[in-house]
Amino acid sequence: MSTPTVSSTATMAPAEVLKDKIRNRTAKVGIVGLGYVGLPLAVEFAQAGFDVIGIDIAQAKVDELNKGISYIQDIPTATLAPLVSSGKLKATSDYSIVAELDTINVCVPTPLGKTKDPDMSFIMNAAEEIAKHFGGGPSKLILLESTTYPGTTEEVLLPLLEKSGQKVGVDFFLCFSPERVDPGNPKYQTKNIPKVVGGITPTCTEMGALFYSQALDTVIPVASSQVAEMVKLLENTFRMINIGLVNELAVMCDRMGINVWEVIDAAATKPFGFMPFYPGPGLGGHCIPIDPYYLSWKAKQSGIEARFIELAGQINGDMPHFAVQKVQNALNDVSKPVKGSHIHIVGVAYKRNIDDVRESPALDVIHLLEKRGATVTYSDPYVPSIRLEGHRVAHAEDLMSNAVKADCCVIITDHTDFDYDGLISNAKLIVDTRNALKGRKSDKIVRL
Ligand code: SAJ
Repeated sequence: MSTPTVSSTATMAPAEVLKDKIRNRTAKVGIVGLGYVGLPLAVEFAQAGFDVIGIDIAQAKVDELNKGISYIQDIPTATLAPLVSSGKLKATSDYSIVAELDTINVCVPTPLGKTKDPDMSFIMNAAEEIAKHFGGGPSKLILLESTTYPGTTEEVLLPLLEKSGQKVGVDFFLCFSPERVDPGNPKYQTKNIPKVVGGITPTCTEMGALFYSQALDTVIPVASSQVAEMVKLLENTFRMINIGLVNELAVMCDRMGINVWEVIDAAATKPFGFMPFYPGPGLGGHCIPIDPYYLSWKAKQSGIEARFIELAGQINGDMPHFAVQKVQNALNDVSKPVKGSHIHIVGVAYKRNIDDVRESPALDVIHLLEKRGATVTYSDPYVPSIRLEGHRVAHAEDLMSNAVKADCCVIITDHTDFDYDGLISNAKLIVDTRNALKGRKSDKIVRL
């Protein structure tokens, strides 16, 4: 009679057990935060064959996902629905599911507080909820993806998770991996964007790299969670500062009567050592205007003033005022005051071809124009409504009918599907803050 064999996992180290589950894709994957980062990530791992459970405090998101309906522009419902109906992907608002999970990605917002200090409340809430259900179940791999200051993973998450008495790198594994999402980018989506990952210990980094390599094309392991946290901040601070540079150049060129757009396009012909950025009415989105302040806050804790970030922040923050000044001067040149004029805003999303208005400079421009007594309306095919200081800004589906009526049209977001030739034919005056009318000639056009 054969001697009963003890199940092999009973004698394997937790790390080996978890690695096996990841390799054979039986690991139960949890994604906390089902927004523009978490939902695409959940879809990738479900498509790779894992059972994925999304956890979100917004019951509306949970309900939509469980109906197979996508609320994220970059994830078509046609992609999401089969994953939900096959049972590979589901969502809940109940954190107790954590006890059954093998891996957990944390993709929650990291906004700024009123004084531009990091608002860690979403990370803290998620970490505390995970820690509540952390002990007892299978060994877990936790991966923080929310953009944050260097040290968060080790200084904030690790102590919370070690309260369970488990030891990092032995009983559980903890990494940071920056989310890299470019909303609306048709070429780069979650699967083909290289994924940086750094752990608290080398075993953690190895576990994180193994995990991501099951579903994503390229994984870049780095030495620590701090390195991974800093990578993200460098990427986005790089953008914020270079946008600040060209915004300042735009103000200089305006004063000198030089077309800044021609300057940048010509500089961009340099085949090395240059990367074009473009001026605009301000800096929008939930990342670029915000993430660099996580770095400057942490630098300040270390006694260092992040002067580039502060200066770029001021310059970018002044651009809505600069855009409104251009409108005021353009109306003045046709003997019309801003006060009492009808100004129609063309595009309000924070960047082209997306539906997100968070931190959009359009909101600042509208506020400033209304403060000067203008009547402001807008058209944006991606944004059916906006509220500003408690009132709705009138949305005109039909851009042309408002272009004809308005004293001035202001292009704030250069969506590709606007009829720019029709706008030039119908509008009395156009202030173009995005060079959307590049190459088109008309006395009606005033460029930033
Ligand atoms: N902007 C300019 N001039 C430029 C580029 C952008 O004024 O030359 C403005 C945009 O209009 C927008 C803001 O800056 O209002 C942010 O633009 P963005 O292109 O950085 O777009 P985001 O914030 O949606 O996405 C960025 C990612 N973008 C790119 O890599 C192109 C990337 O920086 C991050 O991966 C992502 O944020 C994130 O999640 O952090």
